[in-house]
Amino acid sequence: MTLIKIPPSWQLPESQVTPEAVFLNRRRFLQGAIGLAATTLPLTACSTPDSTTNKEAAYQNLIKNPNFVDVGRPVTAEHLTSTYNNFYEFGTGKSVWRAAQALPLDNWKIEVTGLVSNPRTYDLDDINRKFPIEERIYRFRCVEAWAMVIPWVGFPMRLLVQDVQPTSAAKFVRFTSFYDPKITKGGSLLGSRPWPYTESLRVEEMNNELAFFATGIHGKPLPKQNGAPLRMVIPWKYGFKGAKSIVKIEFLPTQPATFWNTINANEYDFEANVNPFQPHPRWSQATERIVSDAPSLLWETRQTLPFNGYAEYVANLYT
Ligand SMILES: Nc1nc2c(c(=O)[nH]1)N[C@H]1C(S)=C(S)[C@@H](COP(=O)(O)O)O[C@H]1N2
Ligand SMILES: [Mo]
Repeated sequence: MTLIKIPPSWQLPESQVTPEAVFLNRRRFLQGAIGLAATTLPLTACSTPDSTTNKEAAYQNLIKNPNFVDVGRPVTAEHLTSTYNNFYEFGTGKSVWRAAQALPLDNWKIEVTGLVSNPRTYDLDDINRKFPIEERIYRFRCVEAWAMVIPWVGFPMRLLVQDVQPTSAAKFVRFTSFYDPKITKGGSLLGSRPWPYTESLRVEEMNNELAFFATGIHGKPLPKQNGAPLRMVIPWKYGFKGAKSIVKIEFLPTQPATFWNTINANEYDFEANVNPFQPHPRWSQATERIVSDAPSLLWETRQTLPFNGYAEYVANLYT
């Protein structure tokens, strides 16, 4: 039994010096003490740590992927990422976070089907056990021209692709969000829409290094309004391509219909790569506004970058 050294807060990188970090370090110390006591128990009393413990340990020793620690802009504050959202199942405004608390996470299942050798239905324990989590700081760009910088926690999509083994006939993947009109009551506010929310990628896009499933944000599990328990993060595409609260993933031979593309293909093209030179029919995409505490009219304006700054990773997918 080795005692875990608890670094004093002045040794932590600045980004970790938060009230939560203080809380987590105290917990780590307590668990160390409990671990010590457990060594005095007979061996039969020891069980393998359950996945909840695994998950807590993973967050306490969160691996920060060194390739994605700096995007040349400050990380957006947690009180902004958690209160300025799009989640139309729960309402049309940006303040849907309160209504989104109705999302039921208990007994969540993610069904992976279609053209795969190894179809699977994962529960959250399976996800936590199978896919080691890491932190990646990505730029985030909504088609509405607002932008953030978000410290996601999760795992690369290609790990799941490897687990289910698509057949050579699989060309597209459809992702479906949770929908139950008794719960996702905001859905009907938009009038008749092609619910549930779906999005799609080509299999090669899903296998790109950047394509990510987020299960956390700001060093903690995802809040419901950000798409708990698992959402897509495709940083080189507009935000609407990142479906939240995924319940189903299907590997398909042809391009499926998707939510926004069905509503208006002219405004929401299937590919939806961030592109400063391709204006939205109703506004320019040449610049973007950085979400901040200031009134939105005063938000800082920056140039939009092709592929949202990720051309070196993804441009080869579109030649
Ligand atoms: N299921 C679902 N997923 C969704 C949406 C939605 O309304 N429903 N909105 C999309 C849009 S337009 C954006 S910009 C992002 C917003 O993610 P955030 O609220 O975590 O910033 O989620 C995307 N995923
Ligand atoms: Mo968006």
